[in-house]
Amino acid sequence: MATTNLNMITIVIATIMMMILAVSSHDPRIPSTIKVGGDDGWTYGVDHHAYMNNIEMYVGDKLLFEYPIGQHDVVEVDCNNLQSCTVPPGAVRHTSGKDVIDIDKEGKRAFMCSVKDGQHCRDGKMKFSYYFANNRPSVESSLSSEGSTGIQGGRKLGEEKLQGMAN
Ligand SMILES: [Cu+2]
Repeated sequence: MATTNLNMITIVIATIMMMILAVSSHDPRIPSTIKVGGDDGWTYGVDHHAYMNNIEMYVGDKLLFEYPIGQHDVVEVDCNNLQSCTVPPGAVRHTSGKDVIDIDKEGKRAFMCSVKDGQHCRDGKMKFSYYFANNRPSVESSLSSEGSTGIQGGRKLGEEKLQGMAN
């Protein structure tokens, strides 16, 4: 019992630290390129879903998948295929080792590695889905509302993000 509680606390602290790291590494108000997996890149064994969903992204951002050519690939799939780590016929494989995906419209998108018939996706956690919303917080509005309403704005954002993750 005590061990379980300690593990829980460790997980919570680690999650908070990851969130702080993710938030401090980029300003979500400014369109930017997010490297999937952070410093590790698009690699086997990183919990890509957890990592990406700790990052605030919007329409207008870009995803960068970086990996050694030939070791992995990037395939955009729907949520059913993501679940089963299967690639439907006709799906586009990105294989450059530095694949950039434009987030050009609002909606949920899902990406996986198809290497070894989906084994990297199934066992290596090389998969994630993310809901890209179109309501990027503007620089002007957060500057002009600095002070008492600044904190409120930030809290509201967090709530919206959690709702998106629940879908
Ligand atoms: Cu892979």
